[in-house]
Amino acid sequence: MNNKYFDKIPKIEFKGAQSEDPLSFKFYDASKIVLGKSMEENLRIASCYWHSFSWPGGDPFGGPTFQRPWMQKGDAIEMAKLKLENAFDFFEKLGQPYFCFHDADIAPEGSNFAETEAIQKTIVDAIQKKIEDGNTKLLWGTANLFSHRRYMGGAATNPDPDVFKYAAAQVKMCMDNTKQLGGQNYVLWGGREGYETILNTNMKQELDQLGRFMQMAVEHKYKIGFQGPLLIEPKPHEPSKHQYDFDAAAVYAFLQKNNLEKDIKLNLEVNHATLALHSFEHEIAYAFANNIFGSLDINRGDPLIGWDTDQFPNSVQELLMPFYYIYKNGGLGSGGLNFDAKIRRQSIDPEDLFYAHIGAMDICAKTLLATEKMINDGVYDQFIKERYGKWPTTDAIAANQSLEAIHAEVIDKDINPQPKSGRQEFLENLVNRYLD
Ligand code: XUL
Ligand code: CO
Repeated sequence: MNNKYFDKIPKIEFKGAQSEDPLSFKFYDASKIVLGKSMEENLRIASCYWHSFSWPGGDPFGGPTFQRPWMQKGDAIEMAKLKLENAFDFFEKLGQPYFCFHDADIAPEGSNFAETEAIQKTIVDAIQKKIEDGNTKLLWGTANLFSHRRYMGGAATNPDPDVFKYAAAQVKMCMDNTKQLGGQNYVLWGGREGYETILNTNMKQELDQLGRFMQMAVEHKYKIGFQGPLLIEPKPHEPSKHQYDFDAAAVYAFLQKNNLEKDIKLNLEVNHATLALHSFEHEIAYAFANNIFGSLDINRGDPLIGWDTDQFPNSVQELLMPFYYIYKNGGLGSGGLNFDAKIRRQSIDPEDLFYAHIGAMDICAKTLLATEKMINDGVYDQFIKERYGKWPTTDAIAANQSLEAIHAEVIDKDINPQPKSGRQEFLENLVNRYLD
């Protein structure tokens, strides 16, 4: 087997919409200026290590379908190094500005925590060298607190304090490693922080544990001087029946209760929003409304399938409003667009991983161009301004007023509000104009 898995793939170039070359960008033109910044700076696209390099193509009914050089039998640390070589070859060929990883994606576990940490260190040092020598940086790192059987009953929320301690040690290690690699954010996704059955669950105890765990994560961030924000990634369920970080609103309540809302922001994911029966733009609008927007995991679900299918995005229409909220609010900041997405298990060739990323990057680029049109045109913005135009400032909402005073005013002035059209179809037509 050729150990250079992407050997036959050329460097991917921007060739324009007319290009027939499937291994070229049609719309993603990294240096093109949109909304005052290059596309690359605006979109801050990241590949994820887990779906693209670690996941072997299995599903609940069938085993691995991908036969990649680093998935062969052999010394696990050597395989991790081979994976790393190929991953960075992929990033460079694609011109990928960022990547994201879990500790478990990059290296195998040792026989105890100390050994695992030593193995991580070897691989993290190798990644650091790749980052220094290349063009791909780290958007975020995270600890996998959900795959190993020790976490089956929760990590921070486990009834066994030793599991809580193991998870805390793992987060310390991963945050330190993320800092070493110049990571711009640190993510916490609580796939096991919830329950399979409420029958065996002390919810107050678990929520208190989770609160203290997150406070310690923030304390550690300040202790080591990690610059980026910590991000919680909401998801309502899967793998657990119920996850405490259900959606943006549930996480915001949790953050406020634990005095964490200044230090922890959100990493929002398309398919997690829809599993919570929200649109993606709902979650983004909620995050901006409460000043907790952090970053995005950008993928898509399948409307006919009820779980997290983690597919690459392929619809400008679906992304236009999410992008509008983001770029209207100043852009992604230190966040980015992480493709938390995997190719399908029948997509077994090296090209397939490129087609997925190229297509998704083109979709993001097209959506950014449509967003620019929509922002510059200003008609939508004006509509919203006018719709709320009678509220002079937010301070005026309730300043110096009371129910009693308003009650008197309604009678005195004979206030009798007349309904106005919400103009939904007009707005749907308006938004469609930007999609061409
Ligand atoms: C799972 C998921 C995770 C997080 C990182 O649904 O989205 O991959 O993004 O742990
Ligand atoms: Co995710």
